[in-house]
Amino acid sequence: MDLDAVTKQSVLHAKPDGLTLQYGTAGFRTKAEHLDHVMFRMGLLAVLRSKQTKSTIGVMVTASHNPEEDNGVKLVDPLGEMLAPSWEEHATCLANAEEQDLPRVLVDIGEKAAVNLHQDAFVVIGRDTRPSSEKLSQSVIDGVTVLGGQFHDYGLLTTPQLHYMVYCRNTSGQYGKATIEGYYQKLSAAFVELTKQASCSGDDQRTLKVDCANGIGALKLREMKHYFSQGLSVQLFNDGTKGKLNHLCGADFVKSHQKPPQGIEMKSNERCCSFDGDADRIIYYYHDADGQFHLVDGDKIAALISSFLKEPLLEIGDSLSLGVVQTAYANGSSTRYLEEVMKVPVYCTKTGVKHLHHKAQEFDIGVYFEANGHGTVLFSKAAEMKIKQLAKELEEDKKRKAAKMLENVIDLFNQATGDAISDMLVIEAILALKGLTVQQWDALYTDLPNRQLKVKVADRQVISTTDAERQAVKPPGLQEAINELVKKYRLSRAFVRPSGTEDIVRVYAEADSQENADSLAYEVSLAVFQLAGGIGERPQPAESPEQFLDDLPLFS
Ligand code: NG1
Ligand code: ZN
Repeated sequence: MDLDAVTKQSVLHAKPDGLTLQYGTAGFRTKAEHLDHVMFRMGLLAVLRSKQTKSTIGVMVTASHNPEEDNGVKLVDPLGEMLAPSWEEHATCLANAEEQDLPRVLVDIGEKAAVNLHQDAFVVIGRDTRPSSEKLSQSVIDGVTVLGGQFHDYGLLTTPQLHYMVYCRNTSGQYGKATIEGYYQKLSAAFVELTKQASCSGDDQRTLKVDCANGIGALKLREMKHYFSQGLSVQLFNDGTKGKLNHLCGADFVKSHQKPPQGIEMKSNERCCSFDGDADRIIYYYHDADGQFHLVDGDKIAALISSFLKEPLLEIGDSLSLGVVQTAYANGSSTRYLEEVMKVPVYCTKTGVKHLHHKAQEFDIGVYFEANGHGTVLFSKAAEMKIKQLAKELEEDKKRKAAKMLENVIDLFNQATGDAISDMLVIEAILALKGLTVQQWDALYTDLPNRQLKVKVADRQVISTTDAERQAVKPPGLQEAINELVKKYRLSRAFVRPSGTEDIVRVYAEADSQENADSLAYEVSLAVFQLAGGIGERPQPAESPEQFLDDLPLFS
């Protein structure tokens, strides 16, 4: 390592005094103007990680669903997964090192992680459409180059596309071609093949309105839609030509406000969906004939996909295990439906896709989705090989067809991570094959009314949780207070946890009616405020749903 060169370059990407940041659930995330040094240093770290794993490492510059003024960065590990936990710690140390300590911290990480410094390094970089992203990704490149790493800058990409590139490059192209065309071709071919068996049910059925959150999803979907135009026509809204990124639109807005985004025309019973700012989340919704809004969230996506997969799995007669992974935010009705009606085992993990992804890898086929619409389906290598073999060998026509269908499903899901485009194509294929309308899909089960709130506290780390974040073990008395409040309502459940991406505590409650869910959420917020060091204004009871909509600002 040429530490002198690092020191010299680092001055051009100097760390503001006193600023400390943490590598959280989604990497580093804060106001864009505070991130230059972090980007440079993540370029350095990516080189070390690449040398250590002898693989290509990805660096994505994005702040996903957060406001346009924010930005963020995360590293992508060799098989498209999130960075290993021990390296998250290295990332935090490196990002927070004062200028003069930087060389020492770098050497330290190299030693601790037993990095062979003579190994070659290769880093691929992608960025979203934020105004700050281009310059910040240049800082990543500066970090990579000063440590002698090679790189390929893909420029504008959705987050899942960068994961795909990393996965392709580390499997010698077996997973697919590591180009944007390779991505479009792989997914579109699988989609077209899968939907061939669908009986045509009219134009209406095959049109989908997509709110792109004024983000990168719009650019990529516009390029890609020609590849599958025979099977599906997508109409893009909030495509970034006018509006602001994630402002009053996008998957996060729709899910948390439980209302349609601005800038989209919805006719009754029309199928619509929203991506988030970096296109790794997708949420569906529609207006019914009475003008009432219905949200079809990540839980319902998981329910649709699992029930679809059960049939061909049964048909091929091979006992491949199927499991669904959720978080505490999954609607209680979805868990009940999956376990009791679908008879699929369901597991709950901590929030953040890396936890879900990890658990899903325990099954032959692991379906994982966060309620907010981030998720995918993972097929184990063994399951994939078995299915591909059956698709070739099986004599009986029906069975072979089932195996072929599963083969296409494997190719259509982005196995590296949750992907709004890939998930959208899977959902559209299933709806077409099953001849389902969005209302019929929505009717699989009825969501329990629920409410999510945020509470500001002096230090959110005073709350610690257990049991996949469903129980608070600290501060003393908080869980007991929540238990007492929950008892007051029917079909109720509530939990609190410190956010991993914002400086706030999240409160979730569900109950038999919206009024009760709102009221339980409010009471729990008050308990958090009182027992966990609330700051600012006390939580207020909701008089109108609009009151819930005042988003607290992101931490700075
Ligand atoms: P936090 O801020 O830790 O709740 C949010 C989402 C996660 C995940 C991350 C990463 C909720 C309740 N939380 O995490 O599911 O998507 O952001 O972007 O939706
Ligand atoms: Zn995202």
